[in-house]
Amino acid sequence: MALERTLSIIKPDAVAKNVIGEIYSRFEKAGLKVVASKMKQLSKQEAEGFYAVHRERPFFAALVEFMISGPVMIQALQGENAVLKHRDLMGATNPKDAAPGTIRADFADSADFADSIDANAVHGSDSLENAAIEIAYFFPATDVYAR
Ligand code: RTP
Ligand code: MG
Repeated sequence: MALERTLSIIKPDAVAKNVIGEIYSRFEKAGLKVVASKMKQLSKQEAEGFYAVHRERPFFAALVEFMISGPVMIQALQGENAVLKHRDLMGATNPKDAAPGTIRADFADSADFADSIDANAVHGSDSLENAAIEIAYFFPATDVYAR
């Protein structure tokens, strides 16, 4: 077991649904601690930079538009095997494929947003390496708290 940190984003659809607290509760019940947190309206540049790895993908423009459609809630989570644990809590990328009881199955709005799977409630880093990059993208080291 390894103590890890991962980056989580509650996307505009879930923020609009007023389920920030319910999602935080799932993190806490799973043993993940919030060690940094902020609400933010991303600029187009910030969203494009964050998703730069997807720049050539057909869904990139729609994803960026969705991510700037309202404020997001951004947090760093810390815990044992945080990267994988958080991905398990999130469920599959397409909410239609997400297992019952996962955040995406329970809170995603995807079907309502331009027929895409962009509005899938949450983002989570997919590796420890990307987690470090993504946390640093949004939080200076002094804003992340060892708890
Ligand atoms: P995320 O990065 O948001 O945690 O999601 P993920 O790893 O499960 O999915 P990823 O492949 O990294 O894709 C990033 C986000 O782009 C949107 N997407 N749309 N229309 C499509 O085929 C498609 N594929 C991905 C989703 O919002 C996904 O979360
Ligand atoms: Mg991803």
